[in-house]
Amino acid sequence: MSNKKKDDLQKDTIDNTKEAPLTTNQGLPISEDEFSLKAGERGPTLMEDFHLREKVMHFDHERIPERIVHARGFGVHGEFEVYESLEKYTKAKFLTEPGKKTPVFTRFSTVAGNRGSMDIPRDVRGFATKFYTDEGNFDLVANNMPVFFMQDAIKFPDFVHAVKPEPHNEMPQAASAHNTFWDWVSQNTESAHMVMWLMSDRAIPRSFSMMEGFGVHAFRLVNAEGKSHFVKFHWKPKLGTHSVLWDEAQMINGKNTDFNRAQIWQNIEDGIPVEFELGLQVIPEEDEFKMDFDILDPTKLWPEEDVPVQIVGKLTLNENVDNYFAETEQVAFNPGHVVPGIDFSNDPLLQGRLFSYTDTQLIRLGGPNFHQLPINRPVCPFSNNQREGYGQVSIHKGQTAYHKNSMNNNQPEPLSAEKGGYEHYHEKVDGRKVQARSDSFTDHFSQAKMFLNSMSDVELQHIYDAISFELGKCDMEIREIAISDLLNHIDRDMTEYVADKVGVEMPPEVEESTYDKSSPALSMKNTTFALDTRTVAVMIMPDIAEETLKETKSKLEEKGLQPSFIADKMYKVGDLQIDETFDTVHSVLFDSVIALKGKDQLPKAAVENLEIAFKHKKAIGYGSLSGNIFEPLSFDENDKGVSNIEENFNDFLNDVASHRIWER
Ligand code: HDE
Repeated sequence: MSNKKKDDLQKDTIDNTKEAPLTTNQGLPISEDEFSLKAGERGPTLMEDFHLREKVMHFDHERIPERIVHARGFGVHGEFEVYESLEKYTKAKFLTEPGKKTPVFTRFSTVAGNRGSMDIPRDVRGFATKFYTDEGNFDLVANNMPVFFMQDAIKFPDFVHAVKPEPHNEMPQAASAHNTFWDWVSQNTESAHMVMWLMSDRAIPRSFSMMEGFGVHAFRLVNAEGKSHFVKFHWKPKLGTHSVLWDEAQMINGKNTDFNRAQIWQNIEDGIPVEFELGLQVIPEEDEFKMDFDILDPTKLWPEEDVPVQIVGKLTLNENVDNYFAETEQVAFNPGHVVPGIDFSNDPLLQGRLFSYTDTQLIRLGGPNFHQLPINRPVCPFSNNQREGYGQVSIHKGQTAYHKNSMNNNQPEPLSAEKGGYEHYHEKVDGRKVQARSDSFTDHFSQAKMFLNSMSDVELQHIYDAISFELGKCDMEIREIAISDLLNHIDRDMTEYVADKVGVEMPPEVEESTYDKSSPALSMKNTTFALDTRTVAVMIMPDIAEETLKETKSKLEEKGLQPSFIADKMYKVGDLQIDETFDTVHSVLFDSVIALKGKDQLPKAAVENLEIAFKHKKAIGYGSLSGNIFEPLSFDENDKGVSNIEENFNDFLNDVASHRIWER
């Protein structure tokens, strides 16, 4: 399918797959591109070789600074459609015209790692979406966690310096499991809630299509009458929220650094879109002070049981980029890119972000005209009196470049709010200039505790283990302060478990939070479960029958599953090409495993693959037996989540859809 933005990008697309002469950047056809101009075959290179100079000069400048955070990203085009008009909340046209498809570009990212780091570190994921609306671009620059590490933007550089590789030796890459991170969070306890999220399975999502998105801050929606509501934005994944295991993540990162991006890329190439629904939590202006926390505090979420998420629209991501650099690397998001009907709250973290993003684009994209890059350009007309600057690609006609003017009839002219001009919400503000934390921002532990209260036993154990892993990588002094200054204020059981694991004495005083509220919506056990896009490693032995293979393939594909056939070498079974071997892939890269054994013994590699899949609690299927498949294995058909796919195919399907066999 094609969308308006993709069509727009065509104007700037050079199709290098078409027949065309090789030219310099000046359009001069080139007759030689392998040998530079020299004085004799063995002689020195001549300065007049302008083609060599141009080619090498360009190459020498092909890198731009990577993003200071969110460097590693993956971008996808798509569209957004609102289900019903939201005019009671907002005058934003793209939210009030059902049936209208707004083109979008979404960039998923990890935060701490550099651009070449792996896809599944323990980290927050970015989920930034640019809506190319008819009233200008609106950017929803979200994360896959609903809260953040600090309350005030002034602490962001400190935090990022602490989580990034340590400055003296640039280690570790893409990881929070080190001294400076745990030092910072222990000394800045407003991070407690977010640390619980980061230590949870939310930090190792199975797929970009299986994680939630959150705008984090309170924003405002303003309707045509000028009435304002506070709002939090949510993305709900159609496939539910699912994660891999930490042990699995570490193996995946070694086997396939591109694990998340590769699957989404391939699905989209195969016509399988990634789908989310947009949700809104809305609090009327007059209810601003009705919660037991400050709704402007970005370390607090609004429990969905108290403020239900209204599902209002659909995001469909369905087209890959044509060029990673031009689109994914150069896209410039900014939470300050809003349209009429969307406005800001005084959340001090959001306020700081409004400064920061323009700064970053200036340095990364080399000047003030980054909005003219094809991926950043609005699809609606834009005109003003800004001129010149690095990389200016527009040719502005006319003698005046200022407002007000008399010479050009005052064009381009501001539009009144009634006619669609942006007008900031008329919030009454009255205060003294202070550098202080509001008293309403001082409770750092209640919602951290609520998060733990809401977890299933499995999720809770994963959090305990993750913290034990991370602190296990820190020095003793850091382990001690993390336990006494941070964990001990949240939950005593967790602290005792971790302290015991990492050899630290428990602080004598019990200081845990006594907050007893829980929010079932926070547990991934209450998410949606689906078979679509789940992958199956079908391991086959050389004497497998062609019909068995074909039948298995179609049975699985019919259910939306994605089988890959794996053998000890590449060969053809009938007309089916086996393209994966135990050398090229591993069961750890799949959601489930099927072993189709023939007469031969299971090879060692297959046994190892099955054992790992079993350990990671994945659904295991078997079929086409002669002899006992389980002989070399530590489990058998009586174990949970192990099914004969010829006799009990539905059991296998249920196990795959349930994501993991936690009872195992
Ligand atoms: Fe960002 N953030 N951020 N951030 N952020 C950037 O902008 C910043 C924050 C988020 O795919 C940077 O273009 C400050 C919260 C995403 O291109 C930078 C503060 C949330 C992305 C920046 C925050 C985010 C960024 C780096 C605290 C969740 C990737 C490169 C005041 C709602 C966007 C860039 C993409 C990127 C600054 C906090 C989300 C440096 C100062 C909270 C998804 O400008």
